[in-house]
Formats: sequence, C-alpha cells, structure tokens
Amino acid sequence: MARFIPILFLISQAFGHSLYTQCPPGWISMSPSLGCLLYHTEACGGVQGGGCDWIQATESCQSIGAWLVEIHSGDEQNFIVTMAKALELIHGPLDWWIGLNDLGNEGNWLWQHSRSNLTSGKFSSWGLGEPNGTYLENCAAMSYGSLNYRWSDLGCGKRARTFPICQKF
Ligand SMILES: [Ca+2]
Ligand SMILES: [Ca+2]
Repeated sequence: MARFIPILFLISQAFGHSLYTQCPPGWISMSPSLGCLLYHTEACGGVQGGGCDWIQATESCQSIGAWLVEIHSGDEQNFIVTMAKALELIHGPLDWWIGLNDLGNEGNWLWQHSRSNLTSGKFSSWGLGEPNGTYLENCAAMSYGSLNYRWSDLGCGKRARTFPICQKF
C-alpha cells in the first residue's frame, strides 16, 4: 500500500478531487457518486496465480459490506479506468469484474446491486462488438488491452487475473 499512496494522490490531483477521507483504509474515492472503491486484488487467491469467478467476486465484496461496482456515467468510467491503469504499473494488467450480468434473462443486462436495467438511453461502455457472447457470456468485466477497460461480456466462471472492484458508500 505504501507505494500506492503517491499514485493515488497524483491521480486525485489530476482530476481536481481530494481523496475521500471517509473511506476505510485501502479504499479510494475520486468521485462522490462512486463512493468508496476497493480494487480487490487479495480476493480469490490474490494476483499471484489467483482469480475469481463472478459469483466469488460478488461474495468477496459482500463479505466486506460492499457490492460489485456499478458505473452510471462517463466520468465514473473514466475514474475507474484511470485507477485500473495505475494498478497495471504495480500488478501488471488485470481484468475487473463489475456488477452487471444478464444471467436472469439473456440480453437484459441488470446492475446487480441497484437492480436497474441497462435499457437504451442508460450509460454503457461496451467495447467494440461487445456484448457478443449471447447465452454463453452472461457476466460483465472491464478488460485490459485492446478493449482499454471498456466492458465485455464473459463466461461467468473462474478467470485468471480477474478480480472484483468493490463499492460501498
Ligand atoms: Ca448473455
Ligand atoms: Ca464477449
């Protein structure tokens, strides 16, 4: 964590936000609308060889009084991507589970915590060509590399180097 603080500070300065001091140690906020976020790299065995399935990711957040992050604006997406890119410098590239799935009804994407549907007109940040997995891919993640942390639908099973972003207020 010690190496982490200066990076957080620089990012928060860049966006003109101060760090949200009400967050627990290790959690961050760069936007009041996002509350406190934890990029939970210690879940599911950690970054050294571990990784979560979507349900494990959800449960990892629930066990600390949080839920998988929901992203409702371009500003929120940008904040989260900036932090994910900063973490690449520390951990190498990782994918991140978010709180969005179409497990209940194919093609009907639902934010799990707020139970709000991703209907037309709502903010979304799908990568080019995503979602493309129909009934084989029912859970959403932010993917590094060519998707540049835009969203993709993926199979909900265990994935190496894929971790939750947890959120709470
Ligand atoms: Ca699907
Ligand atoms: Ca996909």
